[in-house]
Amino acid sequence: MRLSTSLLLLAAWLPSGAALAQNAAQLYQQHCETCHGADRLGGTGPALLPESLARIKRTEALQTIRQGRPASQMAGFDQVLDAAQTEALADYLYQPPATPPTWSDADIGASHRQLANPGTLPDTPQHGADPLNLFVVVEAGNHHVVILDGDQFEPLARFPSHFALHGGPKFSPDGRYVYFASRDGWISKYDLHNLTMVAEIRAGLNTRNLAVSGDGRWVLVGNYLPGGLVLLDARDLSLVGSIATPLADGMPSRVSAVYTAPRRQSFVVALKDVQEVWELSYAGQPDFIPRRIPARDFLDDFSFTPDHRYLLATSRKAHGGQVIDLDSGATIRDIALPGMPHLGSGIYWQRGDSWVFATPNISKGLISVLDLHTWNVIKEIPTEGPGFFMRSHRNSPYAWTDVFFGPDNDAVHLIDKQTLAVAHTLRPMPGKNAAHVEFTRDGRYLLLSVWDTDGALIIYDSHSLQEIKRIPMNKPSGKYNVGNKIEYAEGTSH
Ligand code: DHE
Repeated sequence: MRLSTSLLLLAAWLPSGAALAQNAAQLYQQHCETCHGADRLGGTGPALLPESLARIKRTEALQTIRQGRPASQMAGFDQVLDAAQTEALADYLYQPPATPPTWSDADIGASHRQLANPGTLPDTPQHGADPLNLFVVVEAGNHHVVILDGDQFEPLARFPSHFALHGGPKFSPDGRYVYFASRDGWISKYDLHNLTMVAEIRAGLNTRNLAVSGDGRWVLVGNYLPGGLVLLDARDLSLVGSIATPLADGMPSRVSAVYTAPRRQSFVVALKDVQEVWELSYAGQPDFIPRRIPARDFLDDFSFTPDHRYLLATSRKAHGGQVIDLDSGATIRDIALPGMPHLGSGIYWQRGDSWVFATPNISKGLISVLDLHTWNVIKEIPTEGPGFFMRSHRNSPYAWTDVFFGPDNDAVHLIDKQTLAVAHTLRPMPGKNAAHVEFTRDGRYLLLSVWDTDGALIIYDSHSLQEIKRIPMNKPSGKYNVGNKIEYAEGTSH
């Protein structure tokens, strides 16, 4: 009796759910909005919307509120907020705002910043390194980018990026400019000849990725929030216009991914909420009216065949893949792929007389290898756990793949491209997550990311597998070799 009276008293004293939410909104106003924006759309700090936080575990969000983020302006609030307030604030951030956020063409236009005028900058590289053997390295742990000389393996520049760059940065056809997309929708253009940022614009609130047209004139951005495509002028990133991706009920579909198919002079787009693939030609004087190709499922991602005629597309719901012929618009094959193939990171290479395509899998420890002529799965190569990325080079006998998830995530497998067997398993830094790989332009060396706060970029001789150099870094993520990327070289993804 006494106990239940105390509980009642306690319940009366504790703030109700509604009161907690209101308190949390006030706490946000008081402590967060100066950096993260009145509407949670971001400011000097990142956006704090459910979409932006989707990849961050609640425990990590709580820790960030309590302790802050090292090497950033995010201070810790453990001396200011008690445990209940911190929890309430985290709950609040994972809830959609009362008024759904919007980001109009006017907002996009107003966010545009021209930071340098390329017309006044020298047209030749000002750094003395081979411009086609530079690496663009994303240092995810502290939101920086490093430009690395691919012959000397020395940094030429290091600069802060927008919060959480994701996906491969894309290059102008001559390799002079690189374009980045951040998860918060910021698109940036950087001049690799002059090592300077040229322009930036916020194309959305939550972005998937960007593509640059094969003629270098256009940048197309695929967004989750608001769903749709945003077309930019590649010269200065100014807004050309938004391209709606409507559903039957008028709501916008999210965009899963957009890539350029230079051999078709088009952008190809996978939609997340409509069972269609869109092709937008940029040949001549383009109108950017999409050709809408029916798909048998909602598509998460895809890879092209080397001639850019076929898409190998994946849908998580279907637990498999499908082959779409971009010429006829027909889905010509379903491919039974177990787990969650990560087709966007897949690569192809020549094996004997035929071409094969291999994809990592983010939910199963295996690599699926397909014959690109018959579309048959010719091998499932067991690995020590699910992985994210694959890379090779025409001059390398191996395809490298990580084991990103699970207890063996310090391992990388080197798959013999002819026998399709694991030839070597390396543990570059035992106990630390080994991840993404990229080759030099000639394929002689490769750079491997050790994805850890005390991580490193490790440079290997791609034949002897000897370590050449180790550059300490904070969670180096993807690395991109300019030459390999602009040539759409065999062994690299998109
Ligand atoms: Fe990625 C590329 C989707 C989570 C790091 N990732 C891509 C691309 C897509 C994609 C569509 C190709 C874009 C391009 O290159 O233009 N990624 C997804 C997801 O759907 C997934 C599983 C969940 C999500 O939250 O989006 C996901 N990705 C991650 C991560 O958690 C990684 C490891 C860390 C991070 O940065 O978020 C990550 N993704 C990368 C990297 C690439 C990438 C480094 C570029 C690979 C390349 O070699 O080109």
